[in-house]
Amino acid sequence: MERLVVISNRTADLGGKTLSGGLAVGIVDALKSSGGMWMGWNGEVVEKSRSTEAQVDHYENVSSLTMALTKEEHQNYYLGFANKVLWPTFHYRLDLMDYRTEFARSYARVNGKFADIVHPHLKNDDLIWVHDYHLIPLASELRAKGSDHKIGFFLHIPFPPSDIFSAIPRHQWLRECLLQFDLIGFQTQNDADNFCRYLKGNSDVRFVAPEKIRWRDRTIRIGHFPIGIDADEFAAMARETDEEIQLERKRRTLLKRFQVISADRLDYSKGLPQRMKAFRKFLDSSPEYRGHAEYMQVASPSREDVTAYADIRSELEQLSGAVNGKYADINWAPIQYINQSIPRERLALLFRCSLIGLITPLRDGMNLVAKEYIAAQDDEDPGILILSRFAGAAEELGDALIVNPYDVNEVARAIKRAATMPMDERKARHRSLFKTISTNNAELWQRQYIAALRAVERSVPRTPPSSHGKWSKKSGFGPISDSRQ
Ligand code: GDG
Repeated sequence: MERLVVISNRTADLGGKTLSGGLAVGIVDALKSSGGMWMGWNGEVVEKSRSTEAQVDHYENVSSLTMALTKEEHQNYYLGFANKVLWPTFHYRLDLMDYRTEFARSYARVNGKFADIVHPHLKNDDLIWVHDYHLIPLASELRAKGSDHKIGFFLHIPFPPSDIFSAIPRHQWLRECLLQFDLIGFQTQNDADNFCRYLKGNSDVRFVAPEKIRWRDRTIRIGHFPIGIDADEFAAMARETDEEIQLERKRRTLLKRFQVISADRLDYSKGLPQRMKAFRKFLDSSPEYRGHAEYMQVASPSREDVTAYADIRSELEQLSGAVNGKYADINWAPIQYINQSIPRERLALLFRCSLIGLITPLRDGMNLVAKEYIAAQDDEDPGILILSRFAGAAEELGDALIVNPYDVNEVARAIKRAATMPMDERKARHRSLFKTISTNNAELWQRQYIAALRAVERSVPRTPPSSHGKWSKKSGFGPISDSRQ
């Protein structure tokens, strides 16, 4: 069996006792079953001189290959091109895009550095699986070194409609980089369709099947592979704390109270201010719930060096303060806003004892929190998921209460509907949702992706794409092959 090589911006701590998150668990399972290597940034930011030192660590049949970024790389590649250009535009926020040539150059150079570091460690038959928007040019950089490996790409975040993607300066270069992969995987059918429509209107690729294209001498497969969680593990973690939950339930029953919960990285794509406004609307329009409904927002800090993130933080502080100021009394506050990360076990407990999971991103590749909330429920007394139609998860989780996160009235009505939902309906919805998340779990996701990658034709050796290497280390952007923009 071919060895698996996973390359992502960050790697998980393979040496740590527990891995957090379905993504890390899914990938580590895949690595263990075929043996393999995980390569990425170790999270350190250093002076230039140490920037190409890479460290190899072995854990049974899996190894990790990690390196640091320099200050310049962190600033321009990571915070710059990845998080001020690609993240906002891929989340449909052209208004927040801050494109600068030095960001793009650094992005290309860092992808070249990833290729320089990983290439000497590759074996002839390795399957290479590249993750996410930080590493779009990586296949191109590896091809330029003569790699004819099967190389797959998986995008964890949405792929925007054609007009938005084509507004990124040098989108043509990004497109040509993507076309150096053999398999391009998205979270949802909608993302894959957006990409195909973009290609049809902006390139000379030939579609030989709905999700199979020919470009130059290459065949490329496009597909969607919705990421899942380890539902059984999360459910077990939530059950472990049952005693504490029973106590909490009793307290709430006595006080006739229920909790609405949300947990997100503090990110403008997650729709936190709109959600707080919807909860305020719910209290405005349903006075009978004042004193009874409590909304807890866990917002773990994220990318604080980017201005847009600091802005949203202060907006939330103001909003939660205003709602509490208006409605709180001596023994009840409507909003508990927690601006820090809390342990995963605690999160599972909070999900289990909350009647409503309010997950309303403005745009999300998938949203694992929605799946974790379902996994954590007690099937004898399950809570209700209110889910944004713009989360990738909505494609699979139609039995949630699906809402438009921009419509505060609609979200407020959904909160009221959930608060009054009969137990039979709660149970029926939960049964169906749990079945979906436990079937389409993290293991299925990685198995299906890897099977699709195995099935692609191995790339024929060819001249490296013109957009690579020399330019990425020195000057600028490679030529674009067709005249269409
Ligand atoms: C990207 C895409 C896609 C959250 N707060 C705490 C905490 N979390 C954990 C959750 C969950 C994870 O972080 C967040 O995952 P999401 O999927 O919701 O969102 P992103 O981080 O934006 O992830 C997304 C994902 O990639 C996978 O492909 O679904 O669309 O944007 O696991 O539980 N964990 C702990 N404390 C917290 O306070 N311990």
